[in-house]
Amino acid sequence: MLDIQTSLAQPIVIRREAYAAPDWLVPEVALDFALAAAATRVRARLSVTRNGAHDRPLRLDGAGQRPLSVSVDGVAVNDWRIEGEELVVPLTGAAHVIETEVEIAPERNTQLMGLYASGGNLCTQCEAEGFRRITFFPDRPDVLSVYSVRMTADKALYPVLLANGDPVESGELADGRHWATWHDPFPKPSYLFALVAGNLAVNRGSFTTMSGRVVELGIWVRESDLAKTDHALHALKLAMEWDERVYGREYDLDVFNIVAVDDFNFGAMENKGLNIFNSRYILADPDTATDYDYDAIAAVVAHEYFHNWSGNRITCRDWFQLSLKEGFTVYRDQGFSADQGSRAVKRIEDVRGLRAAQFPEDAGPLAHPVRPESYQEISNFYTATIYNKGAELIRMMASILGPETFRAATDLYFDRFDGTAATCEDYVACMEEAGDVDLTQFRLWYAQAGTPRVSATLDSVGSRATLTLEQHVPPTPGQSDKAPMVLPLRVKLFGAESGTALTEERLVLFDRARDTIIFEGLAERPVLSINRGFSAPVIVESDRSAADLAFLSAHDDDPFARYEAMQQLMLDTLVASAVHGRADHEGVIAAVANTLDDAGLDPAFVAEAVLLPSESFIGDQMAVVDPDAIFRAREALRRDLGRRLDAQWRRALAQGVAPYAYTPEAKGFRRLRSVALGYIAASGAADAAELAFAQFEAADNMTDRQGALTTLVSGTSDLRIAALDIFYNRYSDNALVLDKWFQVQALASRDDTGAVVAALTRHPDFTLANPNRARALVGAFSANQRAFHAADGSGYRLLADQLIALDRLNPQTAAKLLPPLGRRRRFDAARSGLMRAELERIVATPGLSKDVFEQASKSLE
Ligand code: 0A1
Ligand code: ZN
Repeated sequence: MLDIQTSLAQPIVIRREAYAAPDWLVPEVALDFALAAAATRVRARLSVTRNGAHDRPLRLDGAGQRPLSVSVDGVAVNDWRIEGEELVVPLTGAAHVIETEVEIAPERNTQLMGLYASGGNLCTQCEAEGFRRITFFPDRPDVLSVYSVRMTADKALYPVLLANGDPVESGELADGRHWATWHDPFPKPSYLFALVAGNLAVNRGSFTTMSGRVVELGIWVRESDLAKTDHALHALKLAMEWDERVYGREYDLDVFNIVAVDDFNFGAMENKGLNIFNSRYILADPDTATDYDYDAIAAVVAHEYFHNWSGNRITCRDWFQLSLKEGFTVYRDQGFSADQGSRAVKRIEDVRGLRAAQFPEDAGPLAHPVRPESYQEISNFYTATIYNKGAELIRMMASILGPETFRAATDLYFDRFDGTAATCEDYVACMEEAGDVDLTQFRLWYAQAGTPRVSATLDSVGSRATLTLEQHVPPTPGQSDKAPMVLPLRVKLFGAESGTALTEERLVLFDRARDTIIFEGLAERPVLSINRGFSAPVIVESDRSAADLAFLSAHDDDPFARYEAMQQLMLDTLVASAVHGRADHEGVIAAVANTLDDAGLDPAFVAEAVLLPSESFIGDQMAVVDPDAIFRAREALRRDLGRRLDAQWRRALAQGVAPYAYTPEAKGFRRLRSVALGYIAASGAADAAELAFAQFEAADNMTDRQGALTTLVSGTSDLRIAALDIFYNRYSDNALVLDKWFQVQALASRDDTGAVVAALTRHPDFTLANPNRARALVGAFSANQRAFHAADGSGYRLLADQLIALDRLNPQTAAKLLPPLGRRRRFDAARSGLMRAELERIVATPGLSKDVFEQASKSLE
């Protein structure tokens, strides 16, 4: 008898090298849905054509269904067979019409892939391989088809019927049902298919494109949420205008619809002409959404919209090319967001995100190249590496080319590959051709995993200075030896006495294991500013003194480099204290005071610059992470900063108080105020809790309210219980705000956070069936370093218990929660052993999904 564990231990591995063009193409497909939550009938008519000279049968992917009928050229056949999950149909000619019929059960679909029910409505999610859960089809991104869709449904339950493309016709049927047809003239892969049937209200708008076409826009939500859709609609119009102006890309259909649903595995999905969103990235009003939420909504709306060109008009040949669309589209949405507010602050946020999510991934058991070589389950590869490191690769090529040439290169790419399924190589080749540069060695960025480490030493003698650079790319799973990469480093020197620039900024293309760069004619001792703007996604180790870092934090003319110098100074201080118990806080206190007193700085920038590195980022700098020592060191520094700069924090707290407005200036003040409140609380000031509670009660917006709650929840005052209750009661019918209530508690810096979270898993409002809720509690908890890594292993056990339970419902979302357990080698032997035991328990769970199996087994290697 086949042992289930043995069969799981031999998972099917898909390899990039094994790519072969499809045997059959499907130029056209017509789908007919008889929709109902309990049972939906799907009839599919595929025009198929043989691709090349071969005699292989047609193979259609399916998952979990059996065909009710199969016909070829209008005649029912029964010589088909099921192999694994594929429907295999023998065909003799060069072109045929295949019809199949299946029945699926949306209301029982808890995986949220394929056709499923959310909040009483029906919707789809097909990327990456969800379409095969709807009907039999060659479910791979290089099969592009023109889709026609017909839907029939009960009109009272589902008055709105939407699909990709443009609406064609609609009408009434007997027995309370109605129908609608949609047609999408642009050939697309199955992962971009979408339909929605529901009881939805719409916020309509319109956009006139650069060639004068009028596009009708619609944001569809439940009626009671309609008032929360203006921000998303506005962001959509800004994004459409931006893509025309910055990339020359115009929208191509007559309608563009967005639907918000509460149950969604990821952030949102770029289905052609019918984006489907997690409602957290659509719904906002000042009372329920923070500034962070507003910014994220604009970024995600833009991201999905930009996919219309970078993803839909040009799609991916296979899933190994995922970063072709995702890296480029993230780069595009980052540019859009930078243009809406402060470019410097946006860059700081993006780098912080990269360091929080991608650097640890690249340093652990799940590290993979931006263009992976193999996978077991593609959903596990929607990672920070594919998205965010992928965006950094595009950014580096854009810097090497310069802005005008980069635009010419993207024009060439869009022009040459429009309507096709392309590869990362196609993209790089366009950069190379338009830029007239050789990117041979640069391509290593797609192939080699791991974050390069650069050591930079500046030696100066008289008027001459030598910058010595060395690079090392650490080994990652399956890649022990790495070749040197091309690192575009922006470098500039400043005079230590005068505080002024000694050189122009230079873009150094550092592409060897070791190199030296000479600077001549320097009038005074130089201070090194390197990797300005975070021009390369690397870790720079330099021997700059605390004094030089403090100097740069005050004088560098690149705001990112100023921030970076301050972070380095803080990190050096915190690591010295966590590892060696040395706590000399004077340098940091002086630099923070100096930044707070610099009236010329934007408050949003100040807020970023004075914030201490996170506990996990401090841990990333240590040979062995010691969560308790890190927490103590960080708290001690926070307390000293709070006490010594009390007057400055109170001044910041009083600054810019005004009725709510969503402007970059008002946002900056709010951000700085919430940082100041945190420092006042850390100082132990007697009035800290009252101050926070007063802000909590007086707030006319969620940013101030949540900021105050966050501060209270990490403190000892009983006011925290009162605030949590008020918050809960006020928002008990708002799922997105309740997520915040769970999340704030999971992230709290308290001795009892583990116990609080364990109790919250039994709260009546907690459910694993909703991915946002699961992430808000369990995901946030595992990001809380001190709480999650409790020495008794209780945090690990909690995560594993929840993950195993979630896997039965929703493997994709469960697998996304696993990586914190995989970081075990970064911790001491006792913790590492406890994490390993939980991973082993997960792998031994009967009926485990391949999603979780892949993540857990790789984490055990
Ligand atoms: N392409 C989407 C992300 C996405 C991927 C998979 C999904 O399946 C559940 C959903 C969304 C994006 O980049 O926004
Ligand atoms: Zn995307």
